[in-house]
Order: sequence, then C-alpha cells, then structure tokens
Amino acid sequence: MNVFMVYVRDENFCRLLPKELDRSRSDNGRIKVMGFPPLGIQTLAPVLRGHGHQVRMFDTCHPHMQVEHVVQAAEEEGPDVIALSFLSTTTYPAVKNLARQLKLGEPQIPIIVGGAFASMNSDRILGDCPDIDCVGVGEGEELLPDYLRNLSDPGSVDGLVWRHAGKVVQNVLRPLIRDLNQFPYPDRTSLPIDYIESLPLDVPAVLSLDKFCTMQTSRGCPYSCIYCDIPSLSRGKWRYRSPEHVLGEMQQLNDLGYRSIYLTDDHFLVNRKRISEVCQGIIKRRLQFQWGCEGRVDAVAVDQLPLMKKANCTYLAFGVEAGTQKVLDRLNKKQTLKQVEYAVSKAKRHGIKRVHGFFIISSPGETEKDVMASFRFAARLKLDTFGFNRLCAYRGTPLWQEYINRGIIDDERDWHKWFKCSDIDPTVLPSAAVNRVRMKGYALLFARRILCRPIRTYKLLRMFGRHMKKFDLLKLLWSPFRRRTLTRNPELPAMMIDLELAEPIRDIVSIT
Ligand code: B12
Ligand code: SF4
Repeated sequence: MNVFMVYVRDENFCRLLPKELDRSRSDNGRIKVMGFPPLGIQTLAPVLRGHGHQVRMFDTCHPHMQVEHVVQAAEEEGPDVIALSFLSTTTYPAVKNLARQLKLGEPQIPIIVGGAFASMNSDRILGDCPDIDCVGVGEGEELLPDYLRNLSDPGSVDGLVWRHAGKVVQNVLRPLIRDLNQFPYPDRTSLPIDYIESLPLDVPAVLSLDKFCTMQTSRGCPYSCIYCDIPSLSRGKWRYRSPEHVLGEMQQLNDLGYRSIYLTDDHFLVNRKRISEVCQGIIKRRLQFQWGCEGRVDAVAVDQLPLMKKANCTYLAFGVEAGTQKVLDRLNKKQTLKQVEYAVSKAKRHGIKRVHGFFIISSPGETEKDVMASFRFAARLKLDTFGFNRLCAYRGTPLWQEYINRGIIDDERDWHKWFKCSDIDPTVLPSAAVNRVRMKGYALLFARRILCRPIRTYKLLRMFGRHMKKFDLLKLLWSPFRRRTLTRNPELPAMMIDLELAEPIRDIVSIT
C-alpha cells in the first residue's frame, strides 16, 4: 500500500536558516530548517516499510510552503492512505484545514490522524471534523500496520476511533507496546531537509551548525504534575529501550555524521543502571557527537552526572518550575528546592556545559512575591540558561480536570482550546501583572548574573554569538523586556464568552 505521511507543525516552531548563517561548503540541494525533526513520522515510516508498504514523508516546515503544495504532492503521489501526524492542540486548526483541502482534491482517500493531541481527543475530533476519517490512539508502530491490513474492517483494529453509519465508534484501547526494541531505527535520510539545532524563539537563535537530530530512548513518566499530559498519554508508565538498542541507533547516527543529538525522552534520568550502560557504551565506542536530555532533579541518576559528562552530554534541562515550595506543591511537582539546588550544582560541578532550568510563572495561588522568589532562586542557582513560561492548561492534564470541576472550563465546548491560566483562573495573577513582574524579575536576574558570574555570562553570549548576528543577539537579550502586544485575542472558555467576560472575576479572590 502507498502511504502519504505528513507531519503538520506550528509555523512559529521552525524557520529557514537565513542565508548569512549558512556556512556549508556545498549546496547539496537540501533545505536547512531551524527546528526539531518530525520524529513521529520518521519513526513510523520504516516500520510501515518493514510491512511491505511504500511511504512518502512530508514535513510542513518550509515557511514558504502553502497547503496547496501539500495537496499537490499528495495528488502526484496518488496514495491509498493519508496519515497526518501532529503534536499539540495549537496545531489542530492547521490539521483541520489541511484535511479539508486534501479531501477536496481526493475525497476517496482515507485520512487517519495521530499524535499526542489526537490521542487525547479522538472522539471529539471525529465529531468535529468530517474530513478526518479516523484517529489512531497512542503509539502507531503496531496500530498503523494493523489499520492498513484491515482497511475494510476498521472495527477489528484496536486503538482506532472511526465512523460507522454516521456514529463515532471507539474500538478498545491498544495496550502499550512492551518491547520497544523490536522496531527499526527512525528514517532520518528520506526527507530532503537538514534540521539545524536552534532555540524555538522569534529570532534565529542557532545553537550549532553540527549535523543535528532527535532521538527517543524511553517513553513516559511516572509522576503527575498538574499541567502535564505525559502521565495520561503514557498511562503513568515509564518504558525504555535497552542500552544495546539505544547504542545501536547512536552508532548509526554517529556513522551518518550526526554530531549533536537531543533526546526527547520525557524523563531520561529515571534508571541509573541504564544511563550508566548507555554512557559506558558511548565512551567505549568513541562516539563523536554531543548530546542533551531532560529529567527531574530528584532522579536517582543524578549521581551518574560525571559519567554523562564523560560521554559528552553537554546539555541537561531540569524542570525547576518555581522558587517556592508552596507553588511546587500546588503544581504537584513532588520535588523540593533543596533537590533543585543539589542537582543543578552537581551538574555544573561535574562539568555539564549548559544546564537549563524550565520555570513556570502564573500558577494558581502564586503571588507577585512568589514570582520574584522564583527569579531570585534562578539567580542563586548555577544555571546557564533559563526559560520562564506562563502556565497553560491543556486537555488531558489534571489542571484541565480541576478547571472543569471548578466550573471554569466546559469540556464539551472547550476541548479543542488551550488556555493561559492567567486569562481564565481568578486565583492566577492577571496578565498585566505577570508581564510587569516578569520584566522586573528578568532585570534582577540579568543584573545578578553579570555582577556575580561575568565570565560565564560572557562565555554563554559568545556561544550564542558564534552563529547569530549581533543585532539578533541584542534582540534576544532585549526580548524579556519587550512590551508584549497581543498578536491574538486570548482563547477564552465558552462560559466566559457566554457571560461576555474578557477577564475572570477576581473580586472575591485576592492574590497579591
Ligand atoms: C520534542 C517536543 C517538542 C518539540 C517539537 C518537536 C517537533 N517534532 O517539532 C518542541 C520543543 C519544538 C515542542 C513544542 C511544543 N510542544 Co511539545 N513536545 C515534545 C515532546 C517532548 C516529544 C515529542 C516527540 O519527539 N516524541 C517522539 C515521537 C516518536 O512520538 P510522537 O510524535 O508522539 O509519535 C508517536 C505517536 O504519537 C504515534 N503517532 C504519531 N503520529 C501519528 C500519526 C498517525 C496516523 C498514527 C496512527 C499515530 C501517530 O506514533 C508515534 C510512535 O509511537 C512531547 C512529549 C511527548 N512525549 O509526546 C511534547 C508535547 C507533544 N508538546 C506539547 C506542547 C504543549 C508543545 C507546545 C504547544 C509548547 C508551547 N507552549 O509552545 C509547542 C507546540 C509545537 C508544535 N505543535 O509545533 C504537549 C502537547 C499537549 C497538548 N495536548 O497539546 C506535549 C505532549 C508535552 C506535555 N508535557 O504535555 N515540543
Ligand atoms: S512535567 Fe515532567 S515530571 Fe512532571 S509529569 Fe510531566 S514529564 Fe513527568
């Protein structure tokens, strides 16, 4: 069977590498895109080929690419099935639009969609979008071949949600795949695109021009932070590939010339023995690439940091989230400030080049004082980089459920939206206050860094400056202080729209 597989993404998470940053010697005809590769379709394509199917992959990352081009490519290809893959709520409108255009061209070709958001909202999507024929819930490695084998008998495909006689039918859920070692390695060569390691920002923040790709060595996370979808996607389980299987893929990437690899595992640091074996393997095989990963500060594997450094781990990101125990507890983070300090200082002491801290601001019950405490905490930690993002609510998270229970979200009408908590929750600081206090916090943080750690700050800026124009670097540094103009009206829950409320009613609740 012939499958046309498209990864649909948000425009703001990729862009073409500007000509002046392109220092490659030869023009090999490949497009250079600053962004993450589409690991979902890269993972599924070789699995389908192994079942005898033909697959053409398509990534909508070219900023000049219009929906018409994807439709045209699909028409040229004449596939038996179109599979659309996308990650988040934010991409759903683009997926709907693409499905509509594809159906206008070739109405008889079935369209199946999958990915994190689709898995969580399968029945709603089918109720909402007549152009999508079915949704594959969860992992696609077994589901997709099963679906292609049973195109005329969709009722027999576990994990499939489809339509029958105008009704949405939810087949039984597929069990999680137990043996993740059984599949071929992802296909990173068929797409005519080189992905450039960069930060998803509104300036071209290139981190390196080394050949770059992503890789997944484990799936899921056993924790349950209130803002995170992973526990429901992975049903609270953490599953992993064996060190040998991981090292086999790493060897392949090394031999293909990849010199920078980012592990997209939800929590890489879970198992001490596995990390040790992977790192020993990297060292023994003399693999050349540098790599980065994310994990929790309380992981037992924090004691593997010296070995990770030896194995060329140059980037480690921790979910720090907040500088007060009160907010950490509200987020159900199940970690302490002490653990954060310990993990960050240990990572730096053992020579991890870039340690990043993810912070969340505007959590329920968080005051301006608490936000400033987070910035002060960040200034005290030996972090190299940090990001302070506003808390958002996505369907499938405990926070979303809490908002349903509190009468803020109407699941029937709001399922396809995502919300900044400050726009909808009266116990969260209003947006104007968040922006004001964030600017103040950044000023404090930058001043402290320059005064207390001038050499490290200089080195960091030099690293960014290696591949960035001076103007862009200044713009990047200035961006936290930029007065934010709203590019879109905030998404609001149906109940606030009914009541014509632009802001949640905060009278009763005081949070300053
Ligand atoms: C890496 C990553 C990113 C990267 C982007 C990666 C890329 N390719 O462009 C960056 C950092 C840019 C990013 C950005 C964002 N992300 Co993100 N991201 C992830 C992360 C950690 C891993 C994704 C990954 O590589 N998975 C590995 C591959 C192999 O898995 P997969 O793509 O899911 O594919 C499997 C299945 O889904 C299925 N499948 C996939 N496609 C299809 C198609 C069909 C037809 C079928 C049947 C099956 C199927 O089979 C595959 C193999 O089993 C996930 C967490 C997660 N575990 O999913 C969050 C996650 C997807 N991101 C999330 C969010 C919210 C975002 C942002 C909106 C964040 C923000 N506020 O800006 C943006 C939006 C990006 C966008 N839509 O373009 C949320 C989504 C929640 C939601 N309900 O929407 C997640 C789940 C994280 C979380 N903690 O909740 N992200
Ligand atoms: S935020 Fe991190 S630790 Fe918390 S549930 Fe999600 S993946 Fe696990």
